Amino acid sequence: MTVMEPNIKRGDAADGVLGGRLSRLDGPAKITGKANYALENQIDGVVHGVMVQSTIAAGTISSMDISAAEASPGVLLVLTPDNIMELKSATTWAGTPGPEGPYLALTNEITFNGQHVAAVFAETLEQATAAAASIKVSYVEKPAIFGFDDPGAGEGIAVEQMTIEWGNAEQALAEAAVRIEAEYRTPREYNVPIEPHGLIAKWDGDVLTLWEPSQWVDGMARSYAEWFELPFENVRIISPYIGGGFGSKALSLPHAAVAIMAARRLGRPVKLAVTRAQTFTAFGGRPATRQTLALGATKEGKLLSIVQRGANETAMTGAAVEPLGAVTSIMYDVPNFSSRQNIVPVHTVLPGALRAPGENPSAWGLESAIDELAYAVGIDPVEIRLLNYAEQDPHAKIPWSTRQLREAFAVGGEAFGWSKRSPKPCSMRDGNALIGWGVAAGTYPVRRTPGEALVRILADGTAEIASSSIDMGQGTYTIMAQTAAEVLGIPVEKIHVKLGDSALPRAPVAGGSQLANLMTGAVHKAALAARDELIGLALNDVNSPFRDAQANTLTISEGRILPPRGEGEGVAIADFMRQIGREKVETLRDTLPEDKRDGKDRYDNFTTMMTMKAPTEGGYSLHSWCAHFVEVRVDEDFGTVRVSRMVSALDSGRLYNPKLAESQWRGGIIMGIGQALLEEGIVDERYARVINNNLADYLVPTNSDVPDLQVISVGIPDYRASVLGGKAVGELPIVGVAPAIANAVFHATGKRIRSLPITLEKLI
Ligand code: MCN
Ligand code: MOS
Repeated sequence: MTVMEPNIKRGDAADGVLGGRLSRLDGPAKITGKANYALENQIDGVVHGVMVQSTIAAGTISSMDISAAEASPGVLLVLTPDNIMELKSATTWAGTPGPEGPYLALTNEITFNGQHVAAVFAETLEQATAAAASIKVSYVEKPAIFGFDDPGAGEGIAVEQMTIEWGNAEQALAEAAVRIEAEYRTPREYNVPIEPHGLIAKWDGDVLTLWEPSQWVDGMARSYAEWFELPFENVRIISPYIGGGFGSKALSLPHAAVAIMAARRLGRPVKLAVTRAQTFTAFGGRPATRQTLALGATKEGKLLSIVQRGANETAMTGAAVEPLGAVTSIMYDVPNFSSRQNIVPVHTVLPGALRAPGENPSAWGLESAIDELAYAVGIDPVEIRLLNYAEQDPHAKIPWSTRQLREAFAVGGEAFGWSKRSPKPCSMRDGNALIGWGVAAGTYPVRRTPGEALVRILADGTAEIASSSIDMGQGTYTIMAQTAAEVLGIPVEKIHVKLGDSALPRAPVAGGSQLANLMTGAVHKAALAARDELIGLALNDVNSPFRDAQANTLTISEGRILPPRGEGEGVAIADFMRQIGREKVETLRDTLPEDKRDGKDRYDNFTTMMTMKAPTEGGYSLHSWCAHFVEVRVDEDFGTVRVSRMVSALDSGRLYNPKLAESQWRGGIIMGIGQALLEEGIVDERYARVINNNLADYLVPTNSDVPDLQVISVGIPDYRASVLGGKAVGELPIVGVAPAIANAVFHATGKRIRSLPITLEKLI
């Protein structure tokens, strides 16, 4: 295979082109409050909706008294399982048909505590809230399974697709000179975006407009269109700004179905947001996981076998899989391997995606276990990782496209000062603080789905870029503008990027850390076509000032069309457009394969994950990599853990904007600190209810929990991974943080904590 290197500037790029450290273009609007988030839109005549949720986890609603609610001031409508619309079941995100029968957004069957059971719509939010509180629900209750530790939960159901095996892992384990085996756990974790989920729904005849934060406007528009049996074009989702999603805003949810049906029934726009407490049950976060890992090795620490048996919780109503073998199966060179996984149905909301689903808990287990092995054989934790370094993908048995993990250990270790570490646990202290240094690696695959972008060069010399992809803070606006500026030769401040609207050209989900690679690729393609068209006009248009120049090509730079060898000043694009009498030059390009460009294939591509390529497709295994080095200070008396220093070296290939990539990395690392030390959905076993359903009790890191985080890029351009050489950024950094912290805690205290989060009662 030959890899085409596109024409890209190298070295220290100027701010306005790819590779430059341009600040976020959406920053000023957000800081000054000009950015309108979905629910801030002022829509005339809006009705306010409030959801009511179940207070039991399992059983049936026997009756619901809504008379007081209906008689309350301002109340316009109360929806219950007995009077809701039956919707048509929608295609799944994977592109498979939805379940048989209609889709019911509210049902009398209760399968988790906090399930929506009714909705109240009134003239004001206060009226709706008060009326909702007056609804009395009676249930016939059944015993609930609170979680996978419930004696009634059983072992669950094997997920065949998760079985990964080579060699003879059990036998090699039995014969290994050194064996370690332990169970590692993660609790239920939640996305808790600052902006809760909600929407404004407005019907104009058969046209439905939704202001709703979304990581995937096209995919969600498809679900709504199918639910309400509308043509796809009749649904418009507007989502230019999103207050955090972290995986939770990619799919259409029941509360939205209820709001849309109320808007239809009332003939008025409806606004509905879930409360903070309801964000813990209106959608699911990361399911609780447990895994046993057995590592067999030589006494020198060379791995001979890995046996992994994992499970995650799922809902009674559906199968959510958190792939626990994702990192385990590719991180180390091991001749014998076996990973299997079950899902255990319990009475919970269906779990969803939370930053690096799979990779995150997978690395938690493996990167803790390899640390345990390092101590068991008495070698340095970095050493053991290098000793077992996988020179190619051990599962797919194909080469890596690029893998700068060795560099990550070297560069990160050097910056951290790893060589000064004293190997023994409990051997470093500062007064009352036990000091520990830990390391762990992480990885995230490069996912690939085609994208589409529109480029429009306007008569005033500015350009517009449009796509239905979204920016929830990652930097999509900024890197798309940088891509266009570089190709078009138009200064970045003259480029206007429009995103987050399903009326714009199609885009795939902003999930799986793929959007940056896909959309810079699509913009690059469309912008090249626009530039060629503009140059073509300059060479050939009868009114072009370049017509007599006898050049066979021209360049564009700083917004001016220039003759080839710097002869003369050229002509500003705006002046040129006036001279030739053009309003605009417009190009729309997609990166779909030729045979999938039209009709249903094209529609399915953007509204399901139909054409997403596996990271191993094409003969190379494509992944981002990282190594985290952590220092913790553990209070000897109280067992409190502080992360006092952290250095991470990351390989995401070429960075389109290092400032933004570093910010993504820091954000992910901060989430990892939260996962390691704070985050845990606490289930009241009596009621199978998550009781810390608020931001005072479900703790996420604040500034004082986070030290200065040093992040270092060790990536090199990878043109097999993407057209412009980048790999995944967004989810990579959270992977490996929790085990690096746990490993540091072990080094500080001699205590191995295998169940997250690492709270003080586990250490004293
Ligand atoms: N980037 C870069 N060079 C690359 C790749 C990316 O400079 N080679 C930078 C760009 O600024 C780009 C950003 O990193 O906008 C993220 O790119 P990418 O890794 O492609 O991730 P996506 O754009 O697909 O974003 C989704 C990803 C996911 S899946 C979750 S979950 C997540 C995340 O991004 N949720 C976030 N980061 C988040 N950041 C914020 N602020 N809020 C969320 O909800
Ligand atoms: Mo990210 S969890 O793939 O939206």
